[in-house]
Amino acid sequence: MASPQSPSMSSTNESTGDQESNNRYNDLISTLPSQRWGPDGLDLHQYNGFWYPRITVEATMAVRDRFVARPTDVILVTFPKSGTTWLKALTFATVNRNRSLVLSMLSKMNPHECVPFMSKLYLDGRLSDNNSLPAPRLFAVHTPFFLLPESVLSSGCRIVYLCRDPKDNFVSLWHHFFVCAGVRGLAHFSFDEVFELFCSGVTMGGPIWEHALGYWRESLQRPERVMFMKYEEMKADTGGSLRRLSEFIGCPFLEEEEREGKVEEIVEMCSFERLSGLEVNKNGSIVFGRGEIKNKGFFRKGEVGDWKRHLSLEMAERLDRITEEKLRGSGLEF
Ligand code: PAP
Repeated sequence: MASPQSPSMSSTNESTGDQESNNRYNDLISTLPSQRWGPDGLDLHQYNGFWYPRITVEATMAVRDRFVARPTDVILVTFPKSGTTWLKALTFATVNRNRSLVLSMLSKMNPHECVPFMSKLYLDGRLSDNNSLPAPRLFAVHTPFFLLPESVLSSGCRIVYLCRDPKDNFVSLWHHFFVCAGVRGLAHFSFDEVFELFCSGVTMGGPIWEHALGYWRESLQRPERVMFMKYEEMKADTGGSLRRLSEFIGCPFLEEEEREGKVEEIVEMCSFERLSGLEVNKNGSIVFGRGEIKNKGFFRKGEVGDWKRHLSLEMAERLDRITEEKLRGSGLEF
């Protein structure tokens, strides 16, 4: 794609609330196609081919303008509801496995509080605070590859991408944004309507196929920079996936750690069963965007193939057909 739609990037101001920038972002957003989608306040806007709520478009532009990556940074990228929470927990535990105090955060905080979204740092006005964090700094985004901040692309930092079978991804999205009352109240859309929109690419962060393909192609061209993972493979062999992840981000498990069972320990620490049973994830909540989300909304079933309980055979076949057409020739399959 040609250079992304963006207001001119003259600003290097690192704090939020820069009125001039905000005006530029708002001017640009007001020109974008939009679509009524989720609960109130979650209308989507098509920014460079991808659909996001206003707040995410704004944050994406601001992060592109202001974020300065370091070569040692690790950026976790996911399509929404493809396993972000799990990937954050596993990476955070791996990087901090020898710092017991830091590691204990995973028992008291939701993984989203341990590894921040870049957009949240921007909205909190904390983008520049992170200069003091020890390497490797961990950040997360849902941003498509070509919209990552320029310094992420040029710094040589590592990018871990996780995706999921679109059928399960859709079911998870449906529950999170349209069923789970913890998001922002119920939306007035039927399951069939949301499915139709998903198939046409209109969903939080969609279209899912183009999102995955951007990182897939980059992982083939620059495997030392971009690691491509699938939720299904992580479920089938979490230990093996964790070993590959740890090597890729430059924190491989030593022989001694292997003998001590460190890998299995982290797998267990980050398992769905353990995380979803923690008090903070049963009853806590976090601030996301300009609202609050109940942590339990990030832990529903954590299964592969739950789509079978929600999609009709016709729906599943249709989604599979679209996936096959979109990914044909790329080598990527679900
Ligand atoms: P996000 O993009 O809003 O952060 P994300 O974490 O990607 O959400 O997706 C949540 C999904 O991951 C849920 O899937 P489900 O709806 O099909 O159940 C959630 O259950 C699952 N999940 C969360 N934590 C884990 C985990 N530790 N292991 C496996 N799956 C998990």
